[in-house]
Amino acid sequence: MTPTKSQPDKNAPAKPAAKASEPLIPGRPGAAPESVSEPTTPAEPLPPKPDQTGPDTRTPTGAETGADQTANAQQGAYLTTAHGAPVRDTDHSLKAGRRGPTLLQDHHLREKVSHFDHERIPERVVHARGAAAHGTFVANGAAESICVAPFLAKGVETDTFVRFSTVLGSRGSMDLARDTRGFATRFYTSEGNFDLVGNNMPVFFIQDGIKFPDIVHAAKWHHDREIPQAQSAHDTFWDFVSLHTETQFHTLWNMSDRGIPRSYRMMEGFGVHTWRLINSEGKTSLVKFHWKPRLGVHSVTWEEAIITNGADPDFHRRDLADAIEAGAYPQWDLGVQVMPDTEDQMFEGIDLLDPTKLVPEELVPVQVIGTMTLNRNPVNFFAETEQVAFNPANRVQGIDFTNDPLLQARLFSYLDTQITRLGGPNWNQLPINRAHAPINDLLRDGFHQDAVHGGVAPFHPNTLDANNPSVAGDEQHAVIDFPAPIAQGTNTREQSASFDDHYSQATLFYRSMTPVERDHIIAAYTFELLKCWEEAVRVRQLQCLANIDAELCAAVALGLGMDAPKPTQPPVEPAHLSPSLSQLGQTFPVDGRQVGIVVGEKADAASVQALQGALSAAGVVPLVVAPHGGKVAGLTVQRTYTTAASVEFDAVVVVGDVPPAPDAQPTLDAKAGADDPNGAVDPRVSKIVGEAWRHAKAIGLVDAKAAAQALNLADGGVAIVAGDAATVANELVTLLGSHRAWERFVPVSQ
Ligand code: HDD
Repeated sequence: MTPTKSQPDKNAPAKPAAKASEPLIPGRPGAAPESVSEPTTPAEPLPPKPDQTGPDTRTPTGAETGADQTANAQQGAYLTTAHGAPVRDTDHSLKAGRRGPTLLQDHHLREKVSHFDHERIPERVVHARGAAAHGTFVANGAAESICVAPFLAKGVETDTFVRFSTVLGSRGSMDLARDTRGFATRFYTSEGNFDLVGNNMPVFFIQDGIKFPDIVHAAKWHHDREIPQAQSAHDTFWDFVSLHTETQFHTLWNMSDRGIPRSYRMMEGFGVHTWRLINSEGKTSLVKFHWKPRLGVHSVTWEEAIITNGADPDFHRRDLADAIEAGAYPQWDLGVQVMPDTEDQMFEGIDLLDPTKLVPEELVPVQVIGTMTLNRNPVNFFAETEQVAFNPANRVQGIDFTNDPLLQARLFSYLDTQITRLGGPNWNQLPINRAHAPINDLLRDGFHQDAVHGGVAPFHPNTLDANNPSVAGDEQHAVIDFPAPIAQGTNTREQSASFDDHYSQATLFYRSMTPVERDHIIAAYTFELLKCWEEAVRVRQLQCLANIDAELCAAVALGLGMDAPKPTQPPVEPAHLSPSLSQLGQTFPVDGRQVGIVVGEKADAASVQALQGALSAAGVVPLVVAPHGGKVAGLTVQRTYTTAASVEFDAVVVVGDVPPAPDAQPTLDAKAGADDPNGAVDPRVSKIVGEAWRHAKAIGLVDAKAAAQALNLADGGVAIVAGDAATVANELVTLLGSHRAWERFVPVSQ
């Protein structure tokens, strides 16, 4: 409890330094102000924590001028004003008498309130909601033959900062919206920042950046009511994508399970565009970047996403931060698909400049060039996660752009948007954006200029400052503008005919899915289109589906109660499927997965402890769920039947009897979830177990015969394991490795 004046904190050390009634300067009597009541008894100020002394990543720029350029946010033990004067009272404004009006001269009041009034900045126009972490990238040297960038040389370690995001929702929206996820990585290389600003899907909606404002206006909320928030299930989105058929492939990714990831830690990342890499001999190759999560690629079910958005809208953000805090550092391998840099920049019929196309991994395998580990949570969300400003134009020696028209527009947009979002042109000086390399630019002045530049000649060339700073060459790792041949022709707003294929890869994707994944896609389209009120929009989108796959179109049409149209162009039968597009069929490490251990009042502590021990040893986080908080049978309770939600667990184990708790106040939801007419199981437990079953999660039963009987689990079934604690823990860990037991259900599509 916080000590108050009436409850002094006896353990608090003596109040330090000057008191209000003491002289300010020894030997000179200070005017004792009218006594004010202290709302709390301040404890002895502690020295600042190491992480309160400001980022240690800032490049000192003021050495020559002697100016102190440190960016420490918190210094000294005492509260001060923004200009450093110690403050005596921050809890009461200065008034003309105890009951009188507040005085305008109370600068501290005005400063405090005024600064607060301006604390918010505009959210990102897209990708407003995100979570981030610091990490390191270690190159394995495999890229040395194709890229001269020093950070890709074997063994070189580079600081990174990654921000994951949803695209459509506002800053306060929920994590489990059906949406594309941003996967933006900054490499603070010793030759400057390289930003790989990608997504968790390898293709994009549109082919030309000039259409970005259109797709975003259509996908975000309706402009009259600003609803719906963070979702694509509405008319304007489907109006746009059904009119612009180039969007159909990305939309299919959104409707697949990739649109609702289990965790940021379990997402792939893609650079989307084709980049040009240049090696030490000046030879070039075209590459696509991939991030492969060591924990595998996993998703939640749609029902789970909906429940999660209510139960824990911060699910992904919490998951990332908790895992890092617990030491379960997520890792990704960075890989490249390498294609020859040919004159037409086509590969096996795929236009490498078209960002709505991928190169199947079966055609060009992904070669791993290094590994990233995220191992540090941000200290301050605003300073780091909110103020980070990525820019695909940030590149280093050996990495160059291609003529992808989407990329070309991005090269303008990211720098431009920060001028509004971060309030001026000097956002590169913010600690999170500052390169970990010496900076000596000729940019000067502007709002929020933080540097005290020396010299008289911020221009080049000059003689007044001995031509400093001088320009760099290859030896100093200067960025290379590769002399790529320029296409002949006239100015035109047309695009290449090879951009006209809008469907073949969508068909490839759908056909490469397993039956259960196809079921999910059908359900997603059906749900979304049922949320469109304009029939013309639904009809047009069904037409697009007919061009992708007849079965998909027919199944969605059935759900909509509409007729399935004939294709306007028959789907192109893929020569080869691409199984790497599917998420299923592999097993992965289980680090940071959560298991709910549901116990009753008379729990067998030994069994629970054995489970906890075995699961923790495997890197899984066990959480005890009990009828009430505090302790049950000597066990510390982490969740109660009321606060636990099935969606936060990857598996659930019931240990012993879980009868209705005497204080149970079943909610309507709990009653609806109950399938136990004899009352052997608390309805809140039956809801948790019932949902786990519906969401294809593993279920364990330890000495839980009555519960198993009551919940219809006694005969076992797919991914239902019964036995002693050791057996159940063992089998659960194996089952968690494959994420879900989709075989529990018979898929509709084949
Ligand atoms: Fe973008 C943010 C990814 C196309 C304009 N974009 C943004 C972020 C990600 C992406 C991950 C969030 C960065 C962060 O966490 O701060 N964007 C992509 C990908 C694209 C793409 C993978 C296509 C391959 N974007 C794209 C186009 C344009 C933009 C074509 C404009 C022509 N994107 C922006 C932006 C944002 C942004 C408006 C908003 C906030 C910001 O930049 O810093 O400039």
